[in-house]
Order: sequence, then structure tokens, then C-alpha cells
Amino acid sequence: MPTLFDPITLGDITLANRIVMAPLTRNRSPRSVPNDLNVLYYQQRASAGLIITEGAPISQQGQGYANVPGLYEAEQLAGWKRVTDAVHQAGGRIFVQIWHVGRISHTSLQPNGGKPVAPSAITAKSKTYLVNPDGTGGFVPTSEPRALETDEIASIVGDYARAARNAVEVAGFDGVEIHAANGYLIDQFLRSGSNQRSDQYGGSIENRARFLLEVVDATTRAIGGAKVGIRLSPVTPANDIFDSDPQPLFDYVVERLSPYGLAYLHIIEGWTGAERDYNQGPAPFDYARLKQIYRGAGGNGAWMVNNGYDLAMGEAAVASGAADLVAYGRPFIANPDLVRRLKEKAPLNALDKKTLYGGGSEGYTDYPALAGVEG
Ligand code: 8OZ
Repeated sequence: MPTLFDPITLGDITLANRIVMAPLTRNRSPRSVPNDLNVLYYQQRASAGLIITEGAPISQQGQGYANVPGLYEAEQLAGWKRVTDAVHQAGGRIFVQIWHVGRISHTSLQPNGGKPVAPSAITAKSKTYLVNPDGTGGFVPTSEPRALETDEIASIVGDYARAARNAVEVAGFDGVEIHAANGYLIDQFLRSGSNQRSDQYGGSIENRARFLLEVVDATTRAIGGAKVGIRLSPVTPANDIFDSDPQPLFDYVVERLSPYGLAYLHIIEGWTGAERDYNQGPAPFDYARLKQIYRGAGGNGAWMVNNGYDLAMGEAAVASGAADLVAYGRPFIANPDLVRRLKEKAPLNALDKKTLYGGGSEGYTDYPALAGVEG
């Protein structure tokens, strides 16, 4: 029986263990350029089998929060290269999460102060994080979006593919994770609550999944399926996202993802960062069915699970074959050496929620690792 601490092959790379650092927005890259502190933060966590970085916007239009590191300008890519070099030197592996926020943005972050873009002009009852001129930060309501014209969509698909190519070829990442979860642009197209389009990108499940599949197609053509993972969150209500019947939607999505030779599918079970048993739709969401459909259709990517896993849950998921990889989020913020702590059953540092978003080294790079040599 495999354990969390066994290696696993992912596409063309081997991970030292099956413990993944989940993507975590930290808002600590002023001017959207990865810096020395970001390098140290990721390097400290390189013993994860795989690090998935915080979401990195693929364009300025894809930006929705202050001080998140971009993936669309040369200076940003050079900053990321220092991150990937440090993680690789420490023996780790790292994918970057490629992100377009869609309507979860604010005019002050958009090109020329314009409206954020979305499938439909429906404002999310949600907040985004901005930084004031004096450096203090805070959450503000998201701006009203405008609906994308049909002929604008191809260029956004192209932005994903370009970001993926630059991520691998320029910034040195081992691969990319397409952020299709948590109520951002791709999820906004998928769900009936935010997509009221009447063109080929709205209406039926096939139409609402079209944008996602075009992004996957373009990204896998750019860098190969083995370097591409995807994150889905079938039932979370994060960022005011809603679907009246998510099971058939996501059943269709994973079936259509099966031929791409993806590195992994990263599935958030329940409400992201909250209740695991949260549900949308007429019946409890069946995650095992999702996996069966993907495997039944020939999908061979690793199955990565996430949301509130502790050691026992992670061990059970891997031992039973329910999951190949387990992603841990907040425990990795407070425990740079989480893999060692889990292996040695050592106590975990507690998380300081006040320092999650924005700020400097406090609550970012100053969480202590265990002393002494790994046992
Ligand atoms: C927390 C704060 C800001 C963004 C997500 C990228 O939920 C995020 C995010 C999380 O996927």
C-alpha cells in the first residue's frame, strides 16, 4: 500500500513524496514582481513533494488583488526564475498556478481603470484585497464587470497558453496548474449562476465547459499535457459562485479532460477552506464517481485531493487508492517543514490568521522548522 511518504511519478518528473503544498494567495509581491522574501518562503517549503504556487495572473486583466505576483512581464518571469532555482536547488518540484480572476477584481487593478471582464455582466457579492497608498491593506467589494464579447475569448485562451510557455521555458517551472476553481474566470463560465450567455460559451453544459476545454487544449499544446494540472472545486460557493446542478457539469468536465495526458486533477472537496460536507445542487456531490468517470474514460493523471486533510485523512486517502496526492494549504503556511513533522508525528505550529494576506516576513518566512536532523 502506498503511503504519503512514498515517491510518485508525475508526467516526466518524480516527486519525493505525495504531500503537496496547495496554492495560497499571500499578497506579498509589491508591483506584482516575485522578490527575495518570496524566494525564501518557497525555498523553506521545498520538502513538499510538489509546491503549487499562489495564483499568478496571466495578464493585467487577470489581476484581481493587490501585490500578487504576475506571470506576464519579463521582470515577473525573472523573479519567478529565482524562486524555481531556489526550490530546485533544495531538491523540490514546483508548478505555478495560472490564474485569471474574471469578475473578482476592481477597476483600480484593471488596464486603464476599466471594468473587470466576465462571462456575463453580473456583479459578484464578493470582496477583493487592495493596498492603500500608505501600505495598509483591506478588503473591498468587487467592481461591476462587463460581459466578454465572443471574439475576445480567443485572446484570453492565448494568454493562458503564453503564460504556460513562459512559465516553463523562461521561469523554469516544472509545470502549471490551471486555476479553474473558487469562482474565478473559468469557474464563472462553468456555472449557471454567473454564465447567462447566449453564444457558444453559455447555456448547455457543453457550452459552459467550452472555455475551460479551450484553455486546456491551448495550454497542453503549448507545453504538453504531462506538465499541466488543473484545479476544480465542484461545490464551493467561494466568490459568489453557484450552480444549480454541479454533478452532471463536473462529470462532463472530467470525462472531457481524460484524453489530455494531464499531470493531475486537483479536486477541492466541499467549501474551499471550510466545511467539507458543504453541498450545492439536489444531491450530495459524489467525488468517487468523478474519479471513476475520469479513470473510466482513460484519464491517467494523478488524483489530488484537498480541503481540511490532516495526517490520518491523508494517509487513509492514499492507502485506499482514493487519492494519489494530498494537498495541504494552511498547515504549510505555519509549518515550512510540514512533511517532516507529519512523518515524525511532531506537533504543528499554529497559524496566525492576521498575517495571511499582505505584510512582510512576519507570519510568512518566520515560522520555525524543527531543530536537529530529520529522524
Ligand atoms: C484567498 C484570497 C485571495 C485569493 C482562491 C486565489 O481562493 C484564491 C484566493 C484565496 O483560489
